[in-house]
Amino acid sequence: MLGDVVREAALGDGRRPWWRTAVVYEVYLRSFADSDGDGVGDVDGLRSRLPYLVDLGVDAVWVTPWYPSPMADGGYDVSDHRDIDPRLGTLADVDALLAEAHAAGLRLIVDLVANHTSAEHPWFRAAVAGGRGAPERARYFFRDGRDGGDRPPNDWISAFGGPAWTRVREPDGSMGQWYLHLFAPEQPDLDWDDAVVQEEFDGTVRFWLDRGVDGIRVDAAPALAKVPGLPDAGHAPGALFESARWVDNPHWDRDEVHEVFRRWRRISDGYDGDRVFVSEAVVAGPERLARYVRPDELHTSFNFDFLRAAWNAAGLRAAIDGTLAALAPVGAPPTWVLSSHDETRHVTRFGRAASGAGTMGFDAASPTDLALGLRRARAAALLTLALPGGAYLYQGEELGLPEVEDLPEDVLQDPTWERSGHTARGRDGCRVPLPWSGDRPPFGFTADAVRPWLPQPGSWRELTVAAQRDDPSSTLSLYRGALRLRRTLPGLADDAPLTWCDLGDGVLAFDRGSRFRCVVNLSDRPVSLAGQGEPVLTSAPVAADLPADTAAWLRTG
Ligand code: TEU
Repeated sequence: MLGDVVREAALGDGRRPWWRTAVVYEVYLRSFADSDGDGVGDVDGLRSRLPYLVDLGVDAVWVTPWYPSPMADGGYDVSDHRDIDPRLGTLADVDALLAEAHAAGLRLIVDLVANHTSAEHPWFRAAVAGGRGAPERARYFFRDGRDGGDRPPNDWISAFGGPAWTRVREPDGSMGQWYLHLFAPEQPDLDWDDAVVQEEFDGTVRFWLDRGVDGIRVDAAPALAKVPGLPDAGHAPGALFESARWVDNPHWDRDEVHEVFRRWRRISDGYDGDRVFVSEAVVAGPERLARYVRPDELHTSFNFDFLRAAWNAAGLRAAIDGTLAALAPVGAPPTWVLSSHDETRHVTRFGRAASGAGTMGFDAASPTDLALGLRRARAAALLTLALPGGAYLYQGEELGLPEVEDLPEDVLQDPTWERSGHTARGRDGCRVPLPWSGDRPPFGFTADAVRPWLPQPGSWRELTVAAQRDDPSSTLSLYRGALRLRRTLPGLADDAPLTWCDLGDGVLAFDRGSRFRCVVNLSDRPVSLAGQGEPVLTSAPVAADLPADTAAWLRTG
């Protein structure tokens, strides 16, 4: 009896685990806040800004990889999964971060990069140095090339462009075997059929759960199994890594990936406190995605169908309905996301004629109208935060930051830039360090006179946290207001089901319970709000009508 009461209190609202409705804020650590003046964001920078996140009103923080890494892919090339890169902090700093976050009521999610290691990981170094037959080669995919060894073993491609295979030089100096890397050559893929690999990651999952993290994001989840024999995928020459379209692909979204998730779930179920696994899975539609969040697998998932949808009522409604319909049968909560460290920021996307997200920095940089994009992004924020389930925010979207599309070529660091033969600029434009305060770079991100690792545009002086904090019409104030109301308004706070209302073409309108309505006008004409309820929050000034590209939250009872 007492146990039940304690359990109920720990779960918060009724028996609903926190992650079913959480708003999770993505911290791209290198670009969040720098504490030591080296121009790169770090753990102590994040610690110093926890009050900002509490004031913003998010429930949890997901921190991108902070492990020792040569940084060939911004830290997604991990050389030790159980330590912190000295440039970013120490394990003691992380312990302090966890304690301070928990004391402030924030949960913390870490990133698990299990598909590949860094090429500098001790295993891979031993695999290369040990030559053919080195036992460590069995933990990766080392294969002989075709045509006497000169051609890659198959036609698989890298997400960053080009083939997914690189050839090593053997210890005797001869050109030797090839190894698989679905991402950069500095990120060799692990073979998840190997027992040593499985056991190593069991230990890593336990390591972070033991340290007290509230959740684990599973990077590139659909990549964790490959068809034995590694047959050709049939990729056309020059094909892009369009995993959202792939069906029955030999290196993506294989059924065997689910065995890994079941294994991890058995581990996390042994821990108290509602730990959560979040899958990062770009797969062909919501039905495939639902397989990642079956009751004995990962708990939740990012929703790339929503992120990729264009600014168009029918497309967004299809993404929302498809998500709700696919996830309900497996009992997983829906989640919604508009931006991340991998995609063009949505202020910029929504100002383009083709406003859906592309793939891994391969978007064509078509002209954008940033005023229109921001107007739509503000409406999209109210849409996202009014939907059932959870949501992910990407740092800086609460400031209305656009993509930085004019970074000088010599500062670009994303492997996509080189791998695409300088045809795709990659993802650096969404990773520019945050502007906190002041009139010129580095805008409080790092010590004055220090250059951030990517340059910030001077125009961001109007978008700093300090510039927006006390302005009730700012994008920051809009997010803060929405996040507060989300915790208190009937319908939102109790995660009531969604019911659509028909307000005509180009309008998304839905109720959450009997006392809350959200109306988003994606048409090009004003929509009357007569009889729709009392507006409690709007994304732009509203009178009797809701203007185009505007959203309203209304109290209806
Ligand atoms: O993203 C890669 C990934 O698997 C997909 O999201 C990819 O964008 C999609 O399949 C393309 O259709 C993760 C990280 O978020 C990214 O930053 C890393 O570069 C990558 O893994 C490699 O670790």
